[in-house]
Amino acid sequence: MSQKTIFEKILQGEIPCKPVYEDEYTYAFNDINPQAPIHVLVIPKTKIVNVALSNENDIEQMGRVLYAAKKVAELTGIAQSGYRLVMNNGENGGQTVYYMHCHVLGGRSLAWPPG
Ligand code: IU
Repeated sequence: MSQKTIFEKILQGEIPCKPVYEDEYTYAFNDINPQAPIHVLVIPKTKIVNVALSNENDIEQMGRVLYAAKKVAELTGIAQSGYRLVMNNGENGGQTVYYMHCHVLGGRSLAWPPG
């Protein structure tokens, strides 16, 4: 079995973490190294490595992650001003933790394109 990622340890309570939002399918928490005034990660409670490695069984979970991101934006007060959702995939995408997560970034104007 492959090693647990840090996000699985968070989900399983091995690493203390205060959720920003949680429901039956998803868990959201502040990024340890925030890149914007609001920077929250939303993860599915059932493991998916990334979009590239997802399959049809993951469709509902992935939709739940996006909907939770919307909830996070509302709860953190950035829904009106706008925000960015990011999912890094694989090496060139800059993915460092191989457990699917959606970055919710906001609270300032964000540049485009990303570096
Ligand atoms: P990435 O898309 O895989 O690069 O994002 C991983 C994120 O997980 C990154 O923004 C880290 O700051 C964040 N993170 C965290 O919040 N807590 C941790 O213990 C670790 C990484 I390791």
